Amino acid sequence: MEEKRKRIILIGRSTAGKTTLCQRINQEDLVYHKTQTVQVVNHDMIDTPGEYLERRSFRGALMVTAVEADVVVLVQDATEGDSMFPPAYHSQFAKPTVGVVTKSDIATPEQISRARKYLKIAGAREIFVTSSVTGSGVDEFLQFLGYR
Ligand SMILES: Nc1nc2c(ncn2[C@@H]2O[C@H](COP(=O)(O)OP(=O)(O)OP(=O)(O)O)[C@@H](O)[C@H]2O)c(=O)[nH]1
Ligand SMILES: [Mg+2]
Repeated sequence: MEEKRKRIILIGRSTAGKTTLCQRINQEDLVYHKTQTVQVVNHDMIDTPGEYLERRSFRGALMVTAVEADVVVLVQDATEGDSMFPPAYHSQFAKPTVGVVTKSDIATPEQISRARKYLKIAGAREIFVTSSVTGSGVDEFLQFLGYR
């Protein structure tokens, strides 16, 4: 029996790389466009605007939107010096929560381990280190989700 593809919601600050990761997963050209509203991509990926995390008043909307997902994916840019995710952020969702570190192609090993640490503190139970530019780490993530 084929395993069901998990429906994911991508959460992370603006420019974290959520939309680019969706494009990579769908083998599309990587084209930058700012996400303005919640977008359902290919039926099973919910791409959110960074503002939903950044602005306190939008966080409720994020919780409601996450109800539609099987897995919460916290997206952390390795090159960012800090994180928007509060400690134990996963507890807001009552869903399996994993982390994706993005932009590993332009990050130092120290930046990558710092990003992993942020995601771990936020409650990610598994962490995938990826680059949407090179594709590094993306297959492992897709296997975990049952997409491959
Ligand atoms: N080098 C590199 N750049 C990346 C990678 N992923 C994303 N980017 C770049 O980061 C910028 C922002 O990426 P987006 O995917 O649009 O970010 P987002 O999280 O969707 O941002 P919002 O829609 O504003 O919430 C773009 O210029 C991307 O090309 C990556 O893996 N490596
Ligand atoms: Mg986007």
